[in-house]
Amino acid sequence: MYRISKQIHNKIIDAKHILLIPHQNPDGDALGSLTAFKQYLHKIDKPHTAFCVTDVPQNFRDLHHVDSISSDQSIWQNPNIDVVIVFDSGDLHYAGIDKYIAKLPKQVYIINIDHHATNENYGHLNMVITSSSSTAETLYNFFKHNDIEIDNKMATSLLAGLVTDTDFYTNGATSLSSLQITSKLISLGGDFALIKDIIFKNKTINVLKLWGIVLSRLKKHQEIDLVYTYLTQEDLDTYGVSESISDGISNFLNNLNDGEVCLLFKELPDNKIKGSFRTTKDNVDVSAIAKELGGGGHKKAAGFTIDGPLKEAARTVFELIKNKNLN
Ligand SMILES: [Mn+2]
Repeated sequence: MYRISKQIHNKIIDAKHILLIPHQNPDGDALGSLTAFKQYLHKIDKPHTAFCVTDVPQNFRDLHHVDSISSDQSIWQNPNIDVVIVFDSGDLHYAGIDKYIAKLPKQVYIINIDHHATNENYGHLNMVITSSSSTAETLYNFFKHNDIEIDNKMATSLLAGLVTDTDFYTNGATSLSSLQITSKLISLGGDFALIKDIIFKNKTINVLKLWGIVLSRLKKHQEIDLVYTYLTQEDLDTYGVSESISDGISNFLNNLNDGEVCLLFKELPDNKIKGSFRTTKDNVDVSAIAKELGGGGHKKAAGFTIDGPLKEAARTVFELIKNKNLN
């Protein structure tokens, strides 16, 4: 990783204008990594902008630099853009920028910083460290390798990534290094209390009511030992909450001591169905199933998007698992 860190650093020093990209519907790791990097570019006076194809979840607005992430497509018309850095995204489609890249009049240099095992290494430089708990952990090591000082803002941002992807140090991504880096970041001035408020203490009454509805629908598919539930667009409308709350529900399902795998189906506005797998079982690799369904992720947390309606999608997934076995 040391060599690739140096190569990326050289490229950044030479760049004219850098465009920073989180994956669509960004989580704390994508946003934390991007904003830590943005703070670094800001300090070295490197021209840059940040673009997200979807809106950024409201609760992250308190994290510095999040407000400057634009979803204005005209950003791509800046002729100075010569380097694009993508954070926490296994492929360009998931990042939501494949079409933009294809349409550019000249080629740009793509840097891919990630930790997903299913990453397609789509960049000219790929810093994909699958043993990292988070993209933020990968980035922490990048800063170290290049003797870049991590200030308190960068530390706070990186904490957002570690906290999100370890689900507050409770899931399988929690490791010696993730805990050591967390303690370093706090000693560098990282604001752990702020991150806790942004990521954990952010639920409204309506969000919890919706959780209640989704949890009350839990069912177990005995034959494949899978626990599942679903969330519809109508649910979101009824309670007036955004679809980003489903991440919290998926992670909460990890507390379940029943079944090999849990799966949350979520209806998307375009009649597609998004599925999110979670497992805590050592012998189960949900990223392999997600990959077969055209998605990706990690061994213990992965997702996919397929055609609806819900019943049809569920049947497709259950059949696939039946024929494949989970482990
Ligand atoms: Mn991540």
